[in-house]
Amino acid sequence: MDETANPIAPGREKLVARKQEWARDGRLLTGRTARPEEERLPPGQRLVSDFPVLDLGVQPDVARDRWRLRLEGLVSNRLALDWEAFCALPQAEWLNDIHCVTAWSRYDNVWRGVGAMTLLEMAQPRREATHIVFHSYDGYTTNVPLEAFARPENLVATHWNDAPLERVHGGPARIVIPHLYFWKSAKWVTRIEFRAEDQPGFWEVRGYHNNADPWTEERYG
Ligand SMILES: Nc1nc2c(c(=O)[nH]1)N[C@H]1C(S)=C(S)[C@@H](COP(=O)(O)O)O[C@H]1N2
Ligand SMILES: [Mo]
Repeated sequence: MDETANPIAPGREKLVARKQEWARDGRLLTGRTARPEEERLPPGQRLVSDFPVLDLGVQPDVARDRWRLRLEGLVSNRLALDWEAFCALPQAEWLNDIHCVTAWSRYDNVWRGVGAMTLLEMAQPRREATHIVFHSYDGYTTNVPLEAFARPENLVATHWNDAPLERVHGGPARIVIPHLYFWKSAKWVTRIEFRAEDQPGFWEVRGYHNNADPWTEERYG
């Protein structure tokens, strides 16, 4: 399994097509906005207590000794961290809520891993770097502006609720960007690419919003 793989498992094309239809039809939109200081649940979301698994049916099994995290592109120091080097970095832990564009939200997730700011300090993005694309072992991609990643609560997470992150949720390691819809939080991440222009990812080219702010319901673009 590598990042050039097709992330859509055989038989899942229909599911992808249905989500694209939802995007075209503007399904789930309430037209309401809310403020995180005033409400805990963003507009149109419902609270769940389980932890749904969402992906395109390809769940790569990445052995720790083969795993790498690369930070590449417009950075002064390219990084290619193996598991040992990654785990030796300062650890961060954050508690937050997650919001999926398919309308479920889950409160109080404890994430542990390496903070985005730690990785950015090591890689030193160049001045021209304005955007990031995350590349995953299943072939999935998603994009954010650099400033959306450069926030203290963002992580490359290896643990969820005090246990190693399960493979179905993106283990060995996934991105966590809690202030955006969860499709921006790439599971099985292997490469963080720094760019001078934006480049829409898997769902962004299929009708999802480029920004993904749950509080203003940026579900579809
Ligand atoms: N590599 C990869 N990351 C991914 C996805 C995917 O298909 N592949 N799906 C995204 C979507 S749409 C959501 S809602 C969350 C789901 O994460 P979970 O399965 O841990 O709930 O992962 C996101 N990250
Ligand atoms: Mo999602």
